[in-house]
Parts: sequence; C-alpha cells; structure tokens
Amino acid sequence: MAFYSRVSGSVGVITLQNPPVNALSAAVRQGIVDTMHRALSEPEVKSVVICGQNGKFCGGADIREFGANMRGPPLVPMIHLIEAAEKPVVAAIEGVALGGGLELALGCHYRIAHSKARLGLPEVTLGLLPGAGGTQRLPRLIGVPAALELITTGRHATAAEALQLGIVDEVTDHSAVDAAVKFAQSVAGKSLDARRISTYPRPRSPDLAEIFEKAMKEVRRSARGAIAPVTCVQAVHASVTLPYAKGMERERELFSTLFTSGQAHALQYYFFAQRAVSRWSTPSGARWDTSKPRPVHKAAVIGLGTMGRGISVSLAQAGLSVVAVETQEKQLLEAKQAVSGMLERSAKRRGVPLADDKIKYNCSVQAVADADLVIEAVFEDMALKKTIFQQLSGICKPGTLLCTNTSGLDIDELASQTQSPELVVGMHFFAPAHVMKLLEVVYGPRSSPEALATAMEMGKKMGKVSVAVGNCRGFVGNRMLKPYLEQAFFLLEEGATPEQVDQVLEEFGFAMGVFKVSDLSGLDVGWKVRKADGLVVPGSTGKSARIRGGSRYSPLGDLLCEQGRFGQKTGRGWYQYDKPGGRVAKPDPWLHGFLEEYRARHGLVARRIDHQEMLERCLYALINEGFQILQDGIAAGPEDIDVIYVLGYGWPRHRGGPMFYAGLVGLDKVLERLEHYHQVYPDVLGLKPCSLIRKLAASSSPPIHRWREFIQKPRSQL
Ligand code: TC6
Repeated sequence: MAFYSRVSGSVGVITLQNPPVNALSAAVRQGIVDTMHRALSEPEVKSVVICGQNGKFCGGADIREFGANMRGPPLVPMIHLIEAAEKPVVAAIEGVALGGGLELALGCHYRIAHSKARLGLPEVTLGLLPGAGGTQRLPRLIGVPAALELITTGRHATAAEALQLGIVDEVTDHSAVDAAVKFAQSVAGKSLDARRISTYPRPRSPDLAEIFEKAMKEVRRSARGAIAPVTCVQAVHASVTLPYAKGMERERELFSTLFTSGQAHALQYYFFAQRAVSRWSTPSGARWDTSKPRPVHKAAVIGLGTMGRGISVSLAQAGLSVVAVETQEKQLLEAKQAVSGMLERSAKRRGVPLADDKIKYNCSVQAVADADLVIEAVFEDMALKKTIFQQLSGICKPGTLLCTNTSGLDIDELASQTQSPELVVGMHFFAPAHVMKLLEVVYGPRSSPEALATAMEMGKKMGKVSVAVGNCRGFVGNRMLKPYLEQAFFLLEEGATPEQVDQVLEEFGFAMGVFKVSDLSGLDVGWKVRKADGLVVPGSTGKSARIRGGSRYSPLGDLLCEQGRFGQKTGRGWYQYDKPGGRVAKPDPWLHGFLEEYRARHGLVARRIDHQEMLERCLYALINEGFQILQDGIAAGPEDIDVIYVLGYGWPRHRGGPMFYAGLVGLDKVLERLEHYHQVYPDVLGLKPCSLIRKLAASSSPPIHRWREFIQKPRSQL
C-alpha cells in the first residue's frame, strides 16, 4: 500500500509500503492512485513527494504477481496520472529505483537521489521490456545510445552516473526525502510544461540508423537466442519513429508478446531460484535458518596456482585478512605479483579501494595456525590433499574450518585425515575464481551444520551465489557433465563432427559448444581423472577398447591426449588454433581424417545425425543425471541444479536451467525420448531413465515447485 502524510503544511508525501523492496503490487498501485488524488484535491498541498519506506524507493513491478490475473490499477495510467498532475511531483530515490520503480520516477516531474542509490531498467533480465513507458521516456530524456545501453543490458547505474546522464536532477549525501521535500517547496507553483518527459520531442540524430543497427547486432551477438534484448531495441526504435502515444501502443504490443513467452517464465523462475538456494537444507534436516555461521575474520589459502590466486583475491575483497601460502619461494613471489595485479585491476574496474594490504604471503603452512578458515587449493591430487589436511589438523587452532577447493574429490576421505571431521567442507570454486559467481559448497556425511552455514556465508561475503550440495563424485555440476560429454563423444563415433555438435548446442544458447569448452579448459584435465579411475587403457584394440565395466565407452578424448592434443594450450584439440594459446577455433582436417580412420578401425559406419537427435541426446542425458542427483539427495531441489548450470556451465539463462527446461519440454516427452534412446543404445547407462522422472511423469508431471514432494528423503547424513 501507500501511506499519505503532509509535511510542512504544503507538501503531500506518498510513501510506498511493501517490504522488502516496495514492489508495485496491486495494493501499492491502488495506494498511489488514491493518495495522488488526495494530494491533488487538497488545496493546501502545493507539491508532492513520492518515496519508499525503509530507505528503498521501489524495486519495480511485483514479480510475484506476474503469474496471476492482473488486479488493481495498471501501471501506465497510474504514471500518466502523476505526470499530468498540475502540482509538481518529486521522486525521492533512496536505495533502488528499478524497473517499474524507475518508470514511476520518470513520470514524476523531478528526481532527487541519494548518492548510494542505484537506478536501472532490469526488465530485460526477466525476459521483459520496460513496459510502463520506460522505452519511450528514457530515450527522450537521455538520448538513444545511453537509453539503449541501459535498457538492453538491464544494468544498474549509480546515482552519480544517473546525474551525469540527466536521469536525476540532484544527488544528496543526506536524506533524499528531506531534500525532495525542500525541493518540492521551492518549485511549488512553477510551470511544469518543460517537466513532462512524454511531451519531449522524439530523439533525433543523423546517425540513428547506424546506432540501432549496431545495437541490434550487439544484442544478437551477446544474447544468443534471447528475445527480450532484441525486443527492447525494437521498442526504443519506436520512440524515434512514432509520436509518444503511438510509441506507447507499440511498447504495449511488444511487452505483451514477451510477457507470455517461455523465456520470460524461465528468467523469472531463475530470479527466484537464485534467491531460493540461500535457503539451503540437507537430507538430515539441517537448515539455513537453524544453523548459525561462525564468525570468520582471518582466512588462509594454501596453494597459489590459478585457483588459489583467485580465491585470495575474492577473500581480500570481502574484507578478510588473508594468509596466502605457497611453499616454493619463487612461486610465492610470482603469485604475489599476479595477485597484486588482479587486485589492482579489479579495484579499478569496480571503483573500490585496493585490498592489497589485506594479504600476507608466506612460505610456511605454519602461518595458517591462527586462521578461522583455511581453503586448501593445491592440485587435484588426493594424496597431496590428504597430506595437507593431516598437517592442518595438527597446526590449526581448535575450531578452524578446513575447506578444500576441489571439483570432485571425496570430502569424507579428506575429513577422515583430521581430528575434527565435522569442520571439513568442500568449496568448489569455478575459474577464474575471483570472477565466477558460482560456489558449490560440499558437505560430507560428517560436516556439521555450523561448518556448512559458515562456508555458505563465506561464499555470500565473497559475492558468490553459494549452493549447498552433497558429497559424491563430481558433486552436482561435474557429475551431470559426464553423461553429457559422453553423448558428445558417441555422436562423433557415429558420424558427427565437433563443429556440428557445437553448432547445435550454440544454437540452443550455450555460449560455447562442448568441444570448444573442452579445448578451452584442456583435454588433459579429464584425461587425468579417467586415468586415475583406470578407464584409460593405452593401445587397446577391438571391442574392448570401447567398453568399460560393461558399458559403452569412447576413448576418443584419450586418443587425442596421447597425441599431445590438449586443446587451446597446445594449439590443437578438437579444433586447431593458429598457435599454442590461440583462441580462435578452426575446423581441423586432421581431426576429420582421424575420426574417419577411427570409425573404420572399429567397424563403425558414419551416418547423418540430425540436429534434434544431437541436442536431445546431449541434453536429456544431462537432465536424467540431474533427476538422479535429486533422487540421491545430493541437491535439495531443482533450483539448486539450475543455478549451478546457469552460473557455472554456460546453460542459457533464458532457458531457466536444465531442470526447468525439462519441465518446459514436458517430463513425459523427455522420458519418452530417453526410453527411445536407451532402447537404441542399451549399453549406455546415462540414457536409462531414472526412477524419479518416471515417478513424476506418472503423476501427471507436476510443476517444478512441487517436485520436492516426490523425492524420497535419503538416509540422514549430517
Ligand atoms: C518491472 O518492473 C516491470 C515493469 C513493467 C510492467 C508493465 N518483486 O534480491 P534480494 C524480493 S519488472 C517481487 O535478496 P537485495 C526477492 O525475491 C521488475 N519481489 O535483496 C527477495 O525475496 P525473498 C523489475 C521482489 O537487497 C527479497 O525481495 N525489477 C522484487 O540483494 C529481497 O531481494 C527488478 O528486476 C520484485 N520486483 O537486492 C528488480 N525484487 O527474501 C529485482 C526483489 O523472499 N530485484 N524481490 O527471497 C532486485 O534486483 C533485487 O531484489 C534488489 C534488492 C536490487 C531490489
């Protein structure tokens, strides 16, 4: 709702009240309309201020209401009522003015912002466009290039930038409401003719055609397959070609198309999923709201390779004192230089103070003795990690949380090396660790709820989205990657090329196909793991070369590694590059010849595989593993898996994540296709539908928010 008061006798103050972000729910919109009428009808009131409760102006339309039938007064006429008022209306922007919130402010005649406020039109991130006049008013106010950039990226601008762009009229370090009241008094009675943005002339410039062409090209490049950014450009285009009223009609048409689209549903689901993962729970009943994190003031990182450096930067930027340990002096010096450079660049980019003095470097593991939390980030080698955990257990003060940065090793095995296994958790960072937003926090069967809560909290402090996952081979992300990769290899055996498989996945929306990613991260990484698992059998021929443990196996990745083709770093992998370290992937005739020769050697006849089969086999194998993970209790819900895949594995955000996508396609359809492929390839375990998807499909495929009801609680682990 909205609360009305009168200040200094002549200023009507309308305060939006809908915690936590004063979103424009039906009740709030009704409140604004009612209180506006009241302010306009009271003769003593000469001007009006609109502000939000609890230091937040407004977070936009209430996203929770999007699915339901529209109630209450619509936004557009409400904003027109404000703009048409004959008394000056001033927006007092504190905290945030986002989406419909900023559109509301643009309908006001003046805008005063607090210096810490953030303003933006992030509708595009929800699969929408600013459909309350934002696409017509903002270009009229600040010009087409700046408006296009803000609307198509959805980024938040600082108050200083908003002032520079002309979005706000004044910025204050003190109360924006007090400043707005003062300002409102000073403009009472003044003409408002020049203050109604909808009456401003259409933006004109000789290079507009070029600007729109460039913007369209850019959104098509960066938002593969996402329709909202493209539609945003079309809507802004209407602001230069049509008069305001017609432009608003066009905005409404385009908005309606987006509003009911699957992409908007996916992105809105994802918005809530990203927030839901912080409310973690485990099969044993440990929960976010009953487990208290321990205070952490001092952290330590052991091993300053690529990951350790990124983790040190993240910790320092989170304001912690960090001890960074690397036992070889030369490597320590190199790491110190590299970390200083990373901190400097990051401070510049983010406009924050340099955190270099937060890190102390040391050659001895003894230096971590008084840390509250230690993150071991040495090579992915169980024997080495075990030795370090034994050492740490003897060195660290009682109660220190011991974390391992691993992409798939057994947390429990490491915990068993220590005197306090309840204090051991995994922290799976993604490279580059100071940039990537995802953190898988892995609890073992003996990790305490308090340890898990502390690691989750630590991730949040570092600006990550932390997802709690159970302990198993590859945890969630890498475990699901295995059957996906496997299918990609099988497709090559059956006649596809890496280019064809990658093209299908990129058309689906992945930033990079599976083979390009493999070249980027290095083929040797998976090779080492397969070797450790005893899967690599050099020189094996005949049928046995393609079978392991009774299941189909493709040695293609191993054979490439045997040739020294590790991907980008060696200039050759699934593609060729102009030099080692080169970035531009080019089809490699050698590889095509090698595949032909491989097929001939194994009696495989290449066939033409259509796009649908390539996509279904890769994605459905991945999704099937996701259902198995839910069934095993490794992830608490489908949202956890989806957030991991979008943030860590390049799954296109506008498709919500693999589990959401399965629901969108239809669980019975996914099941039917898995059954079909499993019938064709009975020796591929990853294609055998898991019992949870069968159960859900047999129960009329309930919506995704009800899937948890169908997951049998596994045995207590914590
Ligand atoms: C729009 O305006 C369209 C207009 C045209 C229509 C014609 N609605 O992120 P936090 C909830 S579209 C409903 O953890 P922060 C959020 O789910 C909208 N709920 O906090 C969470 O709930 P939980 C355009 C919302 O301080 C709680 O608030 N606007 C909304 O880190 C706290 O959120 C946007 O896209 C909402 N609009 O960040 C802005 N916003 O506690 C979306 C938040 O139950 N919001 N909630 O989990 C944000 O970007 C951030 O929430 C923030 C605050 C920057 C406002």
